[in-house]
Amino acid sequence: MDALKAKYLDRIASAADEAALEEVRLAALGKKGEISLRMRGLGGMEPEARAATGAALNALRDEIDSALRARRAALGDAALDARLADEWLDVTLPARPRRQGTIHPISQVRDEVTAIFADMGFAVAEGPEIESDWYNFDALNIPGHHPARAEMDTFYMHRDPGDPRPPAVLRTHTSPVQIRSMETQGAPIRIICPGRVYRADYDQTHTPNFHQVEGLALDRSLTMANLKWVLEEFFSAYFGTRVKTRFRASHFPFTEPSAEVDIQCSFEGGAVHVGEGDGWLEVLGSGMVHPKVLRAGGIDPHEWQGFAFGMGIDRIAMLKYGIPDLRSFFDSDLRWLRHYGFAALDMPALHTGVAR
Ligand code: 2NM
Repeated sequence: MDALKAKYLDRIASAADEAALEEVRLAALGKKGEISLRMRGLGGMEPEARAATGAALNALRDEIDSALRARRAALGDAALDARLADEWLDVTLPARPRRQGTIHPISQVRDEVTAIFADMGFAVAEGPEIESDWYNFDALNIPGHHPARAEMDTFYMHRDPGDPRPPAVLRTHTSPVQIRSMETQGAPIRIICPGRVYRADYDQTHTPNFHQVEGLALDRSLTMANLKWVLEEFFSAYFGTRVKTRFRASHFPFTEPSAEVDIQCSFEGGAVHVGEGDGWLEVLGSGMVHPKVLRAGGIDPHEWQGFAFGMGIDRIAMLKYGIPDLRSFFDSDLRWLRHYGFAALDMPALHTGVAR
């Protein structure tokens, strides 16, 4: 018994891991283990010897069992200590850098323009990008035969063969939003309509999708003088410097009279500087809203009159931020976006168009 005890306690003490310990347990206490076999041998013994040997074997079995448990617990503790020493994590390390996205210059400029006009009492109006030909053309005094329809390079939506309705269009300007606003709000009204517009045209200076802001102000006695003040005020705030404007007589179907508007600039060393020099740059179309257009919007032209204007957001973004290529706006090139994009908190301010 003593030799058996010494042998197994020794093997338990030197078992290096749980698997070795399990081997020792099987060798001693398993079904075919040495202690188990001896216990089975008790049956053939004399009653007295059986009682003494049985008790001794039971005691030995219990002792080996508790030695196994103690060793198993010690091995578990040691394994945990080893993992704790090995697998550590410094939670005070700074986080891995994650690049933030940027605000696209078109979004930034749209927000700058909105802030400036909001300060002059203009609300933002929005409308659908897929329009009926009524809102996009007829209501704006551009009838079916009018050359402006052909000139607009319109994208037409599909109609099933035999469907008599004229096809819907991708809006070629945001003016239909202004017709819709006249219908729902009536006069007086002061709104700007920023948004995407579509024309089937693609070259150095044209993309099939671009962005416009149009403005509309109607009241009882508004004139071209109010238009000129609003626009000079706008350009001066937007470019952060006093900007002169030049009105040139022009023609649009939806305004009468109509004017194209240039802003003062210099062209020096290939760079355009707005608000200085004696050069002029065309940036905007405008005029007094045509009586027919007012009527199409459900407004009585004998009671109300006012001005409207339209300009390209992409165009004035290029001018202010020195972006040379219009098409780059639509490339989604990450390097370009990181270079020309704005931080999310670079909020437009009124005096310079952008906070510094
Ligand atoms: C321009 C030029 C001139 C314009 C007219 C209207 C409406 F719907 F009120 F009649 N909205 N925008 C307009 C006038 C747009 O863009 C070059």
